[in-house]
Amino acid sequence: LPDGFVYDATLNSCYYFMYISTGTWLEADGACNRMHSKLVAIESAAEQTYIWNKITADGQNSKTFWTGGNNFGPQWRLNRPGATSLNIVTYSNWNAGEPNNPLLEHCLELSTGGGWNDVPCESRRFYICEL
Ligand code: GN1
Ligand code: CA
Repeated sequence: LPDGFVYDATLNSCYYFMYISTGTWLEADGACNRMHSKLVAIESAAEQTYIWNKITADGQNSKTFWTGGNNFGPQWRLNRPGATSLNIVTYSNWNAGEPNNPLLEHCLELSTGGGWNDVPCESRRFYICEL
């Protein structure tokens, strides 16, 4: 297991939770890539629950986090186009009223409380990588 990653057997994925420093979406994506991973793709309620429970258990749930979700293309996708880049079709966890700004907010954050929100990709957030 790469340094700092935690494995969940049920989801069969490894996750890295960055609680210390923030970056733009692109910087966070690059940081994950350098650890041979990608910003997290939250694909199910089970995965959403696992991630938010972990953040809460670690006492970090007043922070906001980048996920890989973006609408750089015409549809919201779970991570950067290419590789494993699924459209959001079956599962989403948008906060009420979100996404609300398709012109200016192209990147998907986990907001405080764990709901999803679109924000400008230039915003600085903590982040979660998945391997
Ligand atoms: C934030 O700060 P405000 O209200 O203009 C958020 C939006 C949300 C909105 C929800 C950069 O916008 O994405 O839709 O709250 N912007 C940022 O009320 O976090
Ligand atoms: Ca928004």
